[in-house]
Amino acid sequence: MLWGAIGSGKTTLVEETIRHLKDKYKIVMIEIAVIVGDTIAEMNASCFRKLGVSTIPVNTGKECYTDAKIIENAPAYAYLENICLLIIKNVGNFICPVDFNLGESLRVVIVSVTEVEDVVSKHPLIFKTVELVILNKVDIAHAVDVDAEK
Ligand SMILES: Nc1nc2c(ncn2[C@@H]2O[C@H](COP(=O)(O)OP(=O)(O)OP(=O)(O)O)[C@@H](O)[C@H]2O)c(=O)[nH]1
Ligand SMILES: [Mg+2]
Repeated sequence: MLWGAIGSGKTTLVEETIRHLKDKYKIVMIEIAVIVGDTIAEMNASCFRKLGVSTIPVNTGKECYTDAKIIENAPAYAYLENICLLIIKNVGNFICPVDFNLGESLRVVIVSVTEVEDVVSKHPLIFKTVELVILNKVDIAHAVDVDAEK
């Protein structure tokens, strides 16, 4: 499961992951949208579909979280027998969904240097419960005057 704020680089990361892995594995992507309207979820979903992987757009409507029920109702199960990797892109809410178990085996959060420097100390729970934190956009840290090491 992948978490990250708006614009933190989730789509880019998943696209690159797919490019690296798609010859090795058959991948199903679940795209979670927080904004009502299929076209919004579809915008991100189409990026992955273009790369030749199964992609399931899911709108979470006005809800600010993804829970197990939403995932259970996603039409992903049709693919599950045949896949090796299921990526769930979660909603970029670092607070209430942190306690929810979606059945994932690995939790990943991506945070970019263009977010505030104290994003980690402001959201201790998520950063304590994920297996992997990716610090993104370090190439432009100097431009936004952020100390990536910090
Ligand atoms: N400089 C720089 N730009 C990046 C990096 N990763 C992503 N970007 C750019 O950041 C912008 C947002 O990236 P996305 O991958 O669309 O971010 P996202 O988290 O999927 O955004 P939403 O779906 O809108 O929440 C795009 O213009 C990317 O090209 C990086 O490592 N460095
Ligand atoms: Mg995106």
